[in-house]
Amino acid sequence: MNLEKLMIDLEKKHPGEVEYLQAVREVLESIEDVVNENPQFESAGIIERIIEPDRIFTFKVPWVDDSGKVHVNIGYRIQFNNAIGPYKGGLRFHPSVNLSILKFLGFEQIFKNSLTTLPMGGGKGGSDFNPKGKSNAEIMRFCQSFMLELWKLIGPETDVPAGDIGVGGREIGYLFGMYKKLTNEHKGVLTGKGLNWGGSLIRPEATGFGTVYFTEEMLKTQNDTIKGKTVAISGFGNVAWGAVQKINELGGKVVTLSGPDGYIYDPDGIKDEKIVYMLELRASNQDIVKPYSYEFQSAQFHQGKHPWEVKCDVAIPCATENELNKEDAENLIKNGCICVAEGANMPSTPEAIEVFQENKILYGPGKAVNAGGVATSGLEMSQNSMKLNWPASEVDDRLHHIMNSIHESCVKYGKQEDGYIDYVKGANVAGFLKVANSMMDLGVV
Ligand code: NDP
Ligand code: 2IT
Repeated sequence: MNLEKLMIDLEKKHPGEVEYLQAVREVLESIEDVVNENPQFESAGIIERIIEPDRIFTFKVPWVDDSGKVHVNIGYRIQFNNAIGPYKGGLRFHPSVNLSILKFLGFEQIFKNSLTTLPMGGGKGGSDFNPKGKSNAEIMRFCQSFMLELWKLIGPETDVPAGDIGVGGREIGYLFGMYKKLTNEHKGVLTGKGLNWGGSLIRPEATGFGTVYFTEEMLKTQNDTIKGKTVAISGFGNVAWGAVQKINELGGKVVTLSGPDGYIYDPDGIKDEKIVYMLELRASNQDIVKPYSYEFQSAQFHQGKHPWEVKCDVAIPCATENELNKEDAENLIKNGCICVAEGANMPSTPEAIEVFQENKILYGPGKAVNAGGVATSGLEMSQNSMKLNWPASEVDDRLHHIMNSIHESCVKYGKQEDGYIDYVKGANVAGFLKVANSMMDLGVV
């Protein structure tokens, strides 16, 4: 495989799509040896086929605000690869959304979903709509308008969207309501649904819980555990919330949270009523974490900064892509951090990853670490197909088992001669092989 030529050709075809090109390069670098050892992949054009989405839909989403003014946003759905199952992946509503970001997320999703052991292909979608400061009625009208286009493209055996940044239980409800109205069918076409109408217990917590289960497995390879560890977390959304709960349950102490305005440092630990307050902060729709420092005197607010400058044993970025750069990585190492586990998708820049791996600390990439969210979406699909609801303990046990098995796959394909586990390589190779072998079986389609 000629990696540089592939990248030059891809860049020519998709100039300026930096996040997408970044994600593709990372995967290609780690699967290069495997592709060279399997010439059948080369002659079947597996790489060229896997890096291009099967199809991309864009559509106009007009909606009316509370004052009667009309706004227009762009909606997207990217169906990337369905070799091992229906397209599956979240919807992101955030003003930064563009084709490059959704293509990177859809591409990552192929390998992440493959790692889960469940039959799901990769997809992603969303809109440049900004939910911040919008009323409930505006959110509903936007979601309804979005679904007026999306419904034609999706289906339980075709493509099953879910949440991501800016899309939680409320938005899934409005989207599902419109889908049901348009098709007159109540079926498992979205995941992250409410418990009363087809959702799964544990799905809201799943990404955060899975992230911590994976972190435990990483620490276990060094006969260590999360108990007694000081943990720095970024973000204060769905993933951060689930991770904070599980870390507390396992005896760790979370000392930071962050938002676009800066981060809060709470050396007493974010626990008990402070976790409930996190939810209130999110629900306030204000886009800031600063109020936490008014509410709890133990906390200090650091304006415009990332939490990676605090002393911690474990760092878990849970906000967004490229939020942790080389300097942040060097600070973490300097302060004695032994483990970085990515709750978000691609939060560390390539230069930051290099720092972690050069220093041989435990570093788990998002597509392995945060796969518990989509895995539990897969469990929701199974329950919908069976028309059954599993108890929380059953879903949680299955999630735990899946996270352990993803960790095993990473070790199998990522363990180096000196014993260091390259989780990036492990996750990419394991995720890739299943999809590539399936594509070989299915012919050139
Ligand atoms: P939420 O919308 O619940 O929270 C996102 C968090 O990141 C918020 O704290 C948000 O702050 C912050 N954030 C978002 N965009 C930016 C930005 N451009 N700059 C700075 N901060 C930002 O989303 P989730 O918790 O669901 O998602 C967080 C990450 O986890 C994302 O990378 C997502 O792709 C990933 N993920 C999510 C899964 C899920 O099931 N939800 C599954 C696997 C991965 P604010 O909203 O105030 O801007
Ligand atoms: O990035 C992700 O894995 C998600 N946002 C969850 C996708 C899903 O289909 O549950």
